[in-house]
Amino acid sequence: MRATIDPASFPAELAEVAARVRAGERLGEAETLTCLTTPHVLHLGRLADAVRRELHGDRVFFNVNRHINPTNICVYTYNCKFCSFAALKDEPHAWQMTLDEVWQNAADQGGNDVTEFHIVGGLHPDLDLAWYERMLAGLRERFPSAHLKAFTAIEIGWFARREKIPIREVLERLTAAGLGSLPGGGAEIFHPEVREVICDGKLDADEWIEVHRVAHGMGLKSNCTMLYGHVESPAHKVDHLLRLRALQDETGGFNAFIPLAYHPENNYLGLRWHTTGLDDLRHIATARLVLDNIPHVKAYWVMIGPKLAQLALSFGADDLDGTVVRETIYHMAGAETAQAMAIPELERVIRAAGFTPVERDTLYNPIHRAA
Ligand code: V47
Repeated sequence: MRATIDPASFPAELAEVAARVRAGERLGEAETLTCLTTPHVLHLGRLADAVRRELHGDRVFFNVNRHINPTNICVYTYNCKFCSFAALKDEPHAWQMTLDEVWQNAADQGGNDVTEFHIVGGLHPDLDLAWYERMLAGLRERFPSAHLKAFTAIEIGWFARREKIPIREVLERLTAAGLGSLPGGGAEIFHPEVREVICDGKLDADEWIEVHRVAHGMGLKSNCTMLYGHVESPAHKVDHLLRLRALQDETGGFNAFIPLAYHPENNYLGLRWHTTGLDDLRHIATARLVLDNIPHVKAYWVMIGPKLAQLALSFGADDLDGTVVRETIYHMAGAETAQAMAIPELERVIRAAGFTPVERDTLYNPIHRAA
């Protein structure tokens, strides 16, 4: 029972949501739809904040991470119409790093200060699994204390298909080479009506879920995402969130959920609009309320900007992601945020919102650095 929540202080539309949150009861399909459509975002935020404070008090997590994108060459370049990052081999903006370049890139970007390398890329037609095993092993050798969070479920599924081996074998080989956990990308919106439009032919929802199920079964943690603000309807997002929650009930392997706001520039989807600030806050708050079994909700500052991410901390988010250096996927899609934020700046943003910054590692263990 959350006695501080007074259902009478909420608009009638949110009465049932507030009553359930007060009673500590799970939100169902109807309440999830209400959260995703309500204009009363400030009230929704009050509820999400109550839950968030119960889980994490005044702590806000961040980490010291670096993004590495070894290649943007992708066999799904024309399938994933929303993606501004992918390229075909002969396009002028295509790149493919050598292994030495990947390792050099990691060293240039901070080397041993970094606790996590976040590594994702296109589905390259010619790079085999052995190449990726060498890449991870080389990073592990050079940066033994850094966690390697690498490859979306889409990449794992691609490796399995390309090598004609089961997903479990792909994950076992990568883990032996140094893989520590999986990032949450590639989920987009699970519903086939949406996938047909934005990423026809890519790994479907069942396969995305299966990759994470197998990973969790092997003891690997992962994150999950939802890409919103394009052609999806609220009902599609209800379906998406409830499928993630069901998998988490089964495995408990998700660390964090990251709602991803669609960026419309430089891709083939042909949409014009960015999400609005209230849309972004509504998705953060809804996630905190609906995904009652996923410990962390990230406000990814690169995606919504540090100012809105700061506000999101009072709408259910407890994590800002990290120092990042150098983000590519969102910047190719028109993001105007910086490509990195230093630790003191992240801490300042968090403190100015009235919270206590906590540096964490990928698995949410606190890290104490010498001043
Ligand atoms: O899978 C691609 C999305 C994702 C666009 O796990 C786009 O800690 C908006 O998953 N507009 C990659 N989104 C990013 C991602 C992520 C980010 C931060 C942390 C973690 C984590 C994961 O970006 C893709 C896709 O869903 N994306 N193009 C676009 N135009």
